[in-house]
Amino acid sequence: MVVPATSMRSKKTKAVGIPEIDLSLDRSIVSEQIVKACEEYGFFKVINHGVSREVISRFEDEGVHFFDKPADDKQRAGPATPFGYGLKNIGLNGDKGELEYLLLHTNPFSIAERSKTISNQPQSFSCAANDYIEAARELACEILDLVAEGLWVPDKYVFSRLIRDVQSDSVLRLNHYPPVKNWDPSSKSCKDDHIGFGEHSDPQILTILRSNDVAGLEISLHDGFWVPVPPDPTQFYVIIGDALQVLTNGRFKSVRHRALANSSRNSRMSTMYFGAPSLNTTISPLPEFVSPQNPSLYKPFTWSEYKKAAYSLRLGDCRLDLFKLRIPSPTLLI
Ligand code: GA4
Repeated sequence: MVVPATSMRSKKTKAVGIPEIDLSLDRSIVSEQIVKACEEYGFFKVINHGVSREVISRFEDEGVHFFDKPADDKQRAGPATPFGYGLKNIGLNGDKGELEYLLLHTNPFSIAERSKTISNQPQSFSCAANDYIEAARELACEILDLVAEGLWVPDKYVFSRLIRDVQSDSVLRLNHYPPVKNWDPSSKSCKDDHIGFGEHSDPQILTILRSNDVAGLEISLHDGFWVPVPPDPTQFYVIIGDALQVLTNGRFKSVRHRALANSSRNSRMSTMYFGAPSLNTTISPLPEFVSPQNPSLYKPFTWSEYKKAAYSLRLGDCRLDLFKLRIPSPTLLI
């Protein structure tokens, strides 16, 4: 029996069309559509993205091969503190989910070192990972340039420069959600059993996500509804992160999302590239988004400070609140 997701969760689920952006269309049209999707959803799908199928499948095959290994072999690549192999534990403060994962820093030296514990053919793993990272970074930069154009920011590279930096703190993640055994959809006693990766927003600038053809991802709309995201192995989804919310002074909102535990017969595997600046980069609203009518909503902070705050809190906590400026209410003149 299939019980609708709505019966076991507090917030309700509804079907909504996710914006789909065709990157092969005219630049001015694409940039306008991207800005609209960022403002309304903080989330969209890109098609005709130009990333080769070979780059995607080579890295995905490495992931399938790794997660297929016996548990002891996988543990050699762990624990994820924060980088490496993780099983059910997320972050450093007791969050848990029905998944296992590999979390990697995108620096090629770090990839080379980690590959030794991940694969018996480390060269093959690191090559596939580096090629995937390069393709995902290019796609992220192209989207950020289109964002800048759509927002009429004079410096077209103002966002993409941050993640192109050689010192960029960008991260690559492979999540594997095996089918949950003895799945009991009516069980209300332990709701966490049904969560693959709990509700959160991504701290970075932009996330490039893809998955195999198994469902699970949901995004949260401003009205509190959860929207299931149909899996599409040939395309990419784009997630706006907290840092882009701050850079645009709140014009874009980072989207809260989660992955439900896998109730299908097949495993879900997803791959995420999280585009981040270097640790010492200061994040604050760009001057173009600040005016006397639209004062800055956030205190400036470095990416390193923001990461530290994120890792000191629980997954679902609203960490941006720590960096909000209080806007004084206008005093009444009598
Ligand atoms: C969410 C986005 C990325 O997956 C991640 C996650 C990180 C982790 O899994 O180690 C965090 C989470 C993410 C946000 C809050 C902190 C840090 C777990 C956690 C409880 C790699 C990231 O950068 O932030």
